[in-house]
Amino acid sequence: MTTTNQALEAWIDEVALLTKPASVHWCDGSQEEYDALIAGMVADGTMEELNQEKWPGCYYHRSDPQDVARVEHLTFICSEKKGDAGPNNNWMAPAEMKTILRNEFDGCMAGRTMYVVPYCMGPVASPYSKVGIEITDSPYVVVNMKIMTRMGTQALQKLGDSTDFVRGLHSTGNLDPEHRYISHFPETREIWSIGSGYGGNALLGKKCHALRIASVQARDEGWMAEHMLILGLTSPAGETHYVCAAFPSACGKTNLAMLIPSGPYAGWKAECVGDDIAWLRYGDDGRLWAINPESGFFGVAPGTSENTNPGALQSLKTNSIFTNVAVTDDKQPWWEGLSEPPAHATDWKGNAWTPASKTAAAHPNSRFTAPAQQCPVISDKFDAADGVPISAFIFGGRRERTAPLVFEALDWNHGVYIGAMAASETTAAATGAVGVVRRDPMAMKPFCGYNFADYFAHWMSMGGKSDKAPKMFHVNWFRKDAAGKFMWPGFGENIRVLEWIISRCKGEGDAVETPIGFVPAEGGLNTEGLDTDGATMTELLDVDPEAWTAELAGQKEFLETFGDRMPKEMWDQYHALQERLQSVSAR
Ligand code: OXD
Ligand code: MN
Repeated sequence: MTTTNQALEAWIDEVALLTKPASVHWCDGSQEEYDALIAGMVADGTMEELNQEKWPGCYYHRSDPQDVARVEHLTFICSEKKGDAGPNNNWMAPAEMKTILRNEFDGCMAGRTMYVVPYCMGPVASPYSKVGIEITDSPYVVVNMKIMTRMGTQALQKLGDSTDFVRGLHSTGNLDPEHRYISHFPETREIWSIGSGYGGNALLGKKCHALRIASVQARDEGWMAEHMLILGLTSPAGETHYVCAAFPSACGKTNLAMLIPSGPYAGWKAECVGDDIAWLRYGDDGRLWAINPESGFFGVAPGTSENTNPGALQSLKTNSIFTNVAVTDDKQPWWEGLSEPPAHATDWKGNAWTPASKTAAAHPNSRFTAPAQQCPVISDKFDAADGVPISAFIFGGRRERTAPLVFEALDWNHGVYIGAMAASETTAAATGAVGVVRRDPMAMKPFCGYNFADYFAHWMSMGGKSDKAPKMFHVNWFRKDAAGKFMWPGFGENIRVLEWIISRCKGEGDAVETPIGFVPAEGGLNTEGLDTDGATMTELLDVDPEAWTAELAGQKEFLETFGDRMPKEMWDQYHALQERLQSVSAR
């Protein structure tokens, strides 16, 4: 396959001249191509065939043990001006980074095939989708990109002769972390990534394009690229609302995205539109509409089970790729939390493993790559060109104290402030210090391609564009009691909180105003059939002015990090919160 797109052709020639591959393969995205690539990897040992009877179409890849996660300290935003990257990013001047990278990429594909991977982020028919081209020397990346994006001829056709595409250059290089750079050039919409074959660093359509580059493009063009799931909920009365939610990692985002209503909520219908990324823009009707730019799930395997996420489990049973999980003796993938441990298995490093082993069988960041269309609760709007209209934005974090189960922002700007202050508290197990607050604004800390101060200003500007903008909420499934026990059951029961959120969007739902926003009034949240008693509910929804005053000090420190660039509107929110807290404390 070739192209008539001269800009594309010229770029491919330029890259081939630099990387010196033995051959160039233009990916058409066909099943035959996918099968041939898998067969090649099985033959050279980079992929293992799993038990085809029990796991049809599933394959296994073990990555280099030093290359198992995103590497934030090696991820750079190379804008012309350092201030445009902001204190939230690592920065290097583009010319300086390009000099380093040209050296790293020089001849790096010698003796290998260079794959040209055209992909479309978003439904191909959507005017809001964007085309990117990833050049890579990794067939593992190609097959993952086929699952995660609309890849191949369809993307090339959509591009036509346009020069408007994201240029992504990737090579696994020698996998030496000393020579690993995940670099973004937001002004020229380029990504150069070398030294890693891991998902987030190597599948350039996902975090690199759909969040870091797209966030800059979205600011320039008046839309939003966010690290958010998209979920539809239909009540027994047949009314559907869609919500977007942003949580930092390890807060149950994939579980919420694929929620299956049960018990007293069995009459509800939940649909997954996306589990990780949302691109949003205003429609002619004044509502904010979201598309999911991806077409697959790249989910964390450990902890995924029939109990925690039956939807995800169903999605990954066939035609999926597993990376760094364990493999049982009869070639089934296995990870901690999936089921009873097998008596014997091979761990993610390729070593023999038994339940008595001191180490985990699956790497904690082991992954499944599964086609979204296999999800039993995938939305029928998944491929809709306009996407879905959003009623609410939900921010969250993992807070043992301070943050109530749910609260609603007073207005849009207050909501932006709440999202900007989203944070997780570290647990003793993770760091040795309990309660250290790590800010992760809109869950975008590792993914915003520009200065957070400008990003908050962009968020604020988006609210003024319509009186039908979504309402904003904050949730916390992780509040603990004095004995250190989680007070809220979480998982499927989170639908109760979503029900209250949706009722608020409709101008209904009982709430009381507190200094931090509206919380459900007593009895406002449906607890029918739950073990959670009234006292626990009161504690879950409690807003402690003292704890919030301490929180305020941390917020101030965070805002100050950005100096003069932090918008005045953000400081206005800070002062307004301070005043509201002071007035209740004075009572
Ligand atoms: C992801 C992440 O992989 O946020 O989705 O790290
Ligand atoms: Mn993510």
